[in-house]
Amino acid sequence: MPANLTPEFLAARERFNKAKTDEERLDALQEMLATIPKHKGTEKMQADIKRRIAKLREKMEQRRRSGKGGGPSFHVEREGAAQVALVGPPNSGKSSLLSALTNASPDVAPYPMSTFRPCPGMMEYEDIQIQLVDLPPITPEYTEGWVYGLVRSADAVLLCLDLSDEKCFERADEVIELLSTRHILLVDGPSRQADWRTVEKRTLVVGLKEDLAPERGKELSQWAAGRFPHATASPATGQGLEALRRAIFRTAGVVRVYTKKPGHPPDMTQPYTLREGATVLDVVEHIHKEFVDRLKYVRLWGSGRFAGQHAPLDHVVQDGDILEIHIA
Ligand SMILES: Nc1nc2c(ncn2[C@@H]2O[C@H](COP(=O)(O)OP(=O)(O)OP(=O)(O)O)[C@@H](O)[C@H]2O)c(=O)[nH]1
Ligand SMILES: [Mg+2]
Repeated sequence: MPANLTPEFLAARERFNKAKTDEERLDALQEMLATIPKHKGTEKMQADIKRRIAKLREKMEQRRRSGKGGGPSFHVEREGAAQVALVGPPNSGKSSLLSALTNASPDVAPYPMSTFRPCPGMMEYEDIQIQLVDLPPITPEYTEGWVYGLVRSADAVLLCLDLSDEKCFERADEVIELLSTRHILLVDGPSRQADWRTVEKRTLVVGLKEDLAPERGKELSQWAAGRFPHATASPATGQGLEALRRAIFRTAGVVRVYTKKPGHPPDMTQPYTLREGATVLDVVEHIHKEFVDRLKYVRLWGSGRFAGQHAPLDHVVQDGDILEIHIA
């Protein structure tokens, strides 16, 4: 067994071993695949995890088709730089927001519980795309387990509130509480596996339908102060949507890095996208695994202080950094 398995991977494997349902098993396997160190020594394990995921998905799909046990279960393939889950009480405007920010056309209805399956859409932000996933509401009455499964595997969360509902903050607290009983904690910090069963998800609170209750924006600031970053918007009027795109990008925890060839200007057309906290070495590995063994040095422009100097391999890259990779 390779010696360099990370604590995150070990926690996910522990979760897999203790899982009682296929949904939990699938969730843990996906986390294992996401956190396993990617190098030659783990290739067999990676293949094994992928095989198990495929088998499990097939089994779950068959069960769904045959209508037996557990009800429907859904999985949304991750696309783009990050996957962000739209979470909130019924009728808060989640589907309207997806429709306003992406090319998707989910069902929007003037009554609660109109969404009953996930709907992904791609949101453009400058030179990248972020996947938003609209979900059924989270309510104390009933929310199917797979909804929590999707929130758990997303990179970040948008907690959507209806500002025209005077009880919107109570309802938001209820959603936060329901998620926490499922060991999903909404936080103002990087998304991470906190222990073997608890995940923390970076969260942006979005006050929607601002056009109906512009005065409630202040209450939102007070309610969210010290807990979450927040924004307001109206999918119906388009108000606030551009600022919201930027806020969603920040919440998604993505950094873009660009590369240049020695003696050439940087290629600013196609960034590589990595998770926040990624190091220079992670970028090199992301671009080409083989480069790691052949790496001589990396010159960096950006990070607030580099202008082409050699960068330490453990230097954490920032959004917009430019790397010139020198290999043997
Ligand atoms: N005035 C106004 N109405 C809005 C806005 N956004 C959504 N609505 C209305 O609010 C109602 C609910 O919107 P949805 O987008 O279906 O809400 P949802 O959160 O997806 O609802 P569920 O899927 O049932 O949880 C619809 O009648 C929308 O037209 C907005 O910005 N302003
Ligand atoms: Mg909806």
